[in-house]
Amino acid sequence: MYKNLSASLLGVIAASSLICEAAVAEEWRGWNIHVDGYPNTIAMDKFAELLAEKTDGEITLQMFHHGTLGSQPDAIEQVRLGGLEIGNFNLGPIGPVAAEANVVSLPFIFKDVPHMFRVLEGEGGEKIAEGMAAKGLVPLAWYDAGARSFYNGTKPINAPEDVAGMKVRVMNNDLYSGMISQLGGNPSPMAFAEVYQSLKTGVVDGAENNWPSYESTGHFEVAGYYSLSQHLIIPECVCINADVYNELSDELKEAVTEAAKESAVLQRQLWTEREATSREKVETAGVITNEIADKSPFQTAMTLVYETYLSANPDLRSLVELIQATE
Ligand code: GTR
Repeated sequence: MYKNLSASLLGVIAASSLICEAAVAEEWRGWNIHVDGYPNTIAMDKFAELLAEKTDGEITLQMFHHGTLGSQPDAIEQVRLGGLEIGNFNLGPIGPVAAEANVVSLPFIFKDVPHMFRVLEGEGGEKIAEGMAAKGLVPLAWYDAGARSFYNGTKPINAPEDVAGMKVRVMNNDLYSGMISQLGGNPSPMAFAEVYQSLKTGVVDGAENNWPSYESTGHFEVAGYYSLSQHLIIPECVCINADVYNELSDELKEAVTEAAKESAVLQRQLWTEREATSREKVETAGVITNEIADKSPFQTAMTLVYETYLSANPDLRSLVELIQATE
């Protein structure tokens, strides 16, 4: 009798703990590389807030900013494998993992930022998203990261010859190493967090990034020539681990996606403002900016970069052509 009672008690306890488990909120962890006040940091915090609101607290997200959970390539692996649920990633370091996503890292593929968003919102964006999802990363929304230009500590860059012989930091992606080599420079793939010190101590001569990152990292203090090559326009994503996403109910999927998309509206607006204030700040601090009157020699120099990508991914030629044909 005693034995029976304890068995049924155990049953009750087991059942109630199951009920508790189902009702317990999911707590997610999110990665972001940027500092406080950066558009992406503010937008990811907004995403966390909207997520809790729209899921009635069923899902909460704790954001870890400033790359405290590791470098971007490591964090991408973490989200793919499920060690982290969420990341705000640049598609540059995702390229080596998902060939479809690497298309955005072909230099000069986009005419400008609006062109990039038109592509992402159409068939091109679907193809890129499918390629990423197949590798464990589902993009929920796209963020703006403007255009990347070269900077260094010695001279304005006006032509590929000016890059020749320079050691230039790039993100981890063979396309970027190829790009620098084709301009005659020496590529140096390196984590974002190491760039300031490397510029300062002369480990590298230059790097490339958008206005807000050039400013927020302090790179402008140690590399005072910013040349508007605008050779890369790379989008960013709010990405989620594919298993975590796929296991959500349809209702929760919708709530999570809506929260990410709403955060993207905010991010894009803050981005536009920050591009202007960052430029103003660095120019006031003495940075010498130059427009590049003729970018065609840079574009022509990229032929081999395109050919290498296409010969490794012949099936993605139609995606490249689709982007080029998008108005
Ligand atoms: C920034 C981007 C970061 C990171 C960084 C870099 O513009 O937002 O995610 O990719 O560039 O150069 O490593």
